[in-house]
Amino acid sequence: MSRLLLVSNRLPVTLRRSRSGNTEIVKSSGGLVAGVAPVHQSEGGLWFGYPGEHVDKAAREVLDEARYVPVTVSASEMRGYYSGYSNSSLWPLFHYFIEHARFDRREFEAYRTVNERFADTIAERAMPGDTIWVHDYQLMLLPRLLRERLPSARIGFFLHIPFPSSEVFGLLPQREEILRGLAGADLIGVHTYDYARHLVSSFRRYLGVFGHEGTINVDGRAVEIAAHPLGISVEDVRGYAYSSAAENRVADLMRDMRGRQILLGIDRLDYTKGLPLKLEAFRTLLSDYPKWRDSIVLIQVAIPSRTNIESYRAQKAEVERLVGDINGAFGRPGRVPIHYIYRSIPSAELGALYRVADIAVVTPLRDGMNLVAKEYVAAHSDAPGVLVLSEFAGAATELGEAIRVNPHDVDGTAAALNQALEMPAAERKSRMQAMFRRVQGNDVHAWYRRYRRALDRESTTDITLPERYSPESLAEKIAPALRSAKRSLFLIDYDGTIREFVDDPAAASPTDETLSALEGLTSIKGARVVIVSGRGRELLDDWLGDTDVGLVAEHGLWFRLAPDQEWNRGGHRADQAWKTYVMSVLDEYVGRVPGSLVEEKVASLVWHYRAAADDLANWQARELANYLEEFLANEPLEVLVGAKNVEVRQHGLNKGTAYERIYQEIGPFDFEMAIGDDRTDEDLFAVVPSDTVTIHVGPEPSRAGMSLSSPEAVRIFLRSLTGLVRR
Ligand code: GDG
Repeated sequence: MSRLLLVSNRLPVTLRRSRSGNTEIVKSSGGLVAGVAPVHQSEGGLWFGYPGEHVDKAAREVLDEARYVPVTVSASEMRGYYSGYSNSSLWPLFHYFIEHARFDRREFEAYRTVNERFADTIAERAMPGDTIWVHDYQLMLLPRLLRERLPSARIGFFLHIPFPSSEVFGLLPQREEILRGLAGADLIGVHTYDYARHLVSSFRRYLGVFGHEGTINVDGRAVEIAAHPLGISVEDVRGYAYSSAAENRVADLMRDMRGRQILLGIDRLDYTKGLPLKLEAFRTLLSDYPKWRDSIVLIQVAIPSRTNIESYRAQKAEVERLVGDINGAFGRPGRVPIHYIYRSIPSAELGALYRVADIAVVTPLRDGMNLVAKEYVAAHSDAPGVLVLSEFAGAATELGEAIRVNPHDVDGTAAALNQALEMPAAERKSRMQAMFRRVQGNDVHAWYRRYRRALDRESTTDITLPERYSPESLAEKIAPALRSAKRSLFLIDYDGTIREFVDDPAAASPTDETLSALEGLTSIKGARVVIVSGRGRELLDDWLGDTDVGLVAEHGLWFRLAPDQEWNRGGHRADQAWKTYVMSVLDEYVGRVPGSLVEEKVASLVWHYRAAADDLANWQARELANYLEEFLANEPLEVLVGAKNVEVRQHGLNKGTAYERIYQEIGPFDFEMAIGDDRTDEDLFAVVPSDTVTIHVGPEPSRAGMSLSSPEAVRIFLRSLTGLVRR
């Protein structure tokens, strides 16, 4: 039976030596564990990760029992791989904290070594048919290392943190190796459409790999990149928030805080979470809106994190100084404005805080998703509460009914807190319920189901590495079929296929060799030769007007299939295939923006949001348009941003549509061949009959079945073929 092998840097438990010398097992908390643990529970299978330093026999039994497989990493490797490259290079860079990022080659080497260790440990235990799911930025080389060891395994990757814009990612000295590492996966999942777009543009910029409807092709393999926003386990949150221990805490807190509105912050103490700016905004609220001074309190829980890294220690000192300043300035005996808690808290305590908080203040400067925002909504949905949420948290794209803030704008955040405090109960309730429905609908189980469905789907791409031939051997192979054909068709691209590229495109007139290769072909009995090019008709006329070849200009806008004809215009086709993918993306936005809908036309799909709440919908529309533009960059499609709508429309013309016209006018044939070198030729390869001889020029993956190395090889091939057939 197929098993699911989960892989993350740490296991969800850490083993430590207690004072008495025994092994202590401590459960870890954090966003990744919250997302992945329910999957491990429901799926069976194994979970690979670092277990902590102290694994003795008794501990091994405990791990076995829980189906956890320890990956051994020494303390010094951990320093280089985890504290070093993961948390002092990748983490700051991916969160746009360039000033905290350092790049040390030795730390990267430790990162690679540990990724290899993971690969070896997994390969030892993997069985045919297993699905492997790798999590997060500490293991970005692993998909490729696994692919080398287990070529046919189904491998998924999920990134829990943001993927930055390609300019920022490009600062990473090992950017190519990291991208190649990721590309070992079949599916790369991220939280938002923005991160997916950034990832695709990095692949394009740094590996020269182009995307096609959410899929990129690397070394002949299809890799899907998709947004799969992580959800929470609503039943778990409600379980601990309504436990009897939580009930007692709720009663205590209500008594202690009586008469005051409670603002709540729950954050790991990490510079990305924006605690100092949150405290500044709270200070501004107290000073600029004095009416609240006696009636509000901020409970801020800061969970200790990565305390061995200097930037984290500095952050802690700054937070403590600010808390002291603000309490000193605005407190009075028995009434301190900020209750600051620096430790992990039990889940019942967390649940009680979510329940009593009138306002959750979630204001990270960057955050992949932020589950605290969703947990608050789940725990508080029965009561009127307000979520104040940073627009730089991934969760903001789904939780449109929150009050959205830019945390760098301290005055704006203070004003948003004031707006939250003033919000009437009815409005709080209706916003909360709308968010709750979405949090529930996109919970962790739905997230896993959707991801898994995408991972299990066999890739639909037919783009692979074509078989490479020498010109002579290809001619030998094809000649017999051509010799027995009565009517044959040769569709040949011009630039980069039968003629080399030159610096000045206007100077690429055919050489004698080009002309003789083409004229040789036209002399074969029953042969029709058509140049199918993106060039304009005047140039093609000038260059090839005196030969017997037919011409198609501007990717099928103009046709002149016989020398004695006039040029005439091509028509549109109503291709529907692209709609499936675009529709799946638009449907997602219909779910996010209540009141929006999709209109389908013959050659376009339109997402309309006229009836939807303005602020949220405009925001989503921009994200959608940016995403589609990036993902459809190489398609014969255009993205139009209209008045309250985003439309994806077909250009209607490409070399594929040109083929249909050619066949109608001069077909049928009993032998067909198509040759081309670039993306536009792929549209032709996609539509020709399956027994067509398709030839790609160059080393890249392609839909074509065979390849030749260069335009020169194409000319030699055509001449040899002509010679063999006419002999
Ligand atoms: C990364 C990304 C992304 C925290 N402290 C305690 C505690 N927690 C639990 C919370 C929540 C989780 O930890 C924190 O999740 P976040 O999403 O807020 O943040 P990160 O740990 O930074 O996680 C993040 C996430 O991965 C998932 O993909 O959302 O953007 O940075 O579940 O409840 N739970 C208890 N006591 C604590 O003291 N019981």
